[in-house]
Amino acid sequence: MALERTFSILKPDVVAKDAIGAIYARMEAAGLRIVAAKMLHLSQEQAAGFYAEHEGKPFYLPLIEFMTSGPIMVQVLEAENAVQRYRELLGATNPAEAAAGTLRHDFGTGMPPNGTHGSDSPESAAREIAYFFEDNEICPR
Ligand code: RTP
Ligand code: MG
Repeated sequence: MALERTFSILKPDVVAKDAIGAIYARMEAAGLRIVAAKMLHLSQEQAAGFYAEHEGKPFYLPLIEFMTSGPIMVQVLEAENAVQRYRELLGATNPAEAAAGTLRHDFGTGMPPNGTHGSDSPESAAREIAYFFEDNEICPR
């Protein structure tokens, strides 16, 4: 099977508690290779653009407030079947429902502060990667 890419965010809650390295170790141990990464502090406009699909939902405003509350890390991960494999590593959206050993169970604390984001399909991954990265910022190997 061909290599696939997915897009990942370490949200403000996990960056604030210095869990970047611990989560990167989990990604690498799961065979998800980090081929691009950077730290950002999202503006309101950047967060609203990224989460446009959720505009109008009850959790939208708290989500934007949370995602702009501090720096985040954005990553491109590469592997065979990367989208599905990273979603499995993340666990359920709500940390209270996520299985033990998943990133959201182990690092998330609630909703919206569930620690991590991962693309939900290859199409979402392509859109989300292009939202944050230029082609020449991605380093496959
Ligand atoms: P993500 O996009 O962050 O990977 O999460 P997801 O696909 O599992 O969840 P999604 O439905 O796309 O929701 C995006 C983020 O919004 C917050 N949320 N809060 N209070 C709520 O009911 C609620 N629902 C969603 C979470 O931070 C979720 O990751
Ligand atoms: Mg989503």
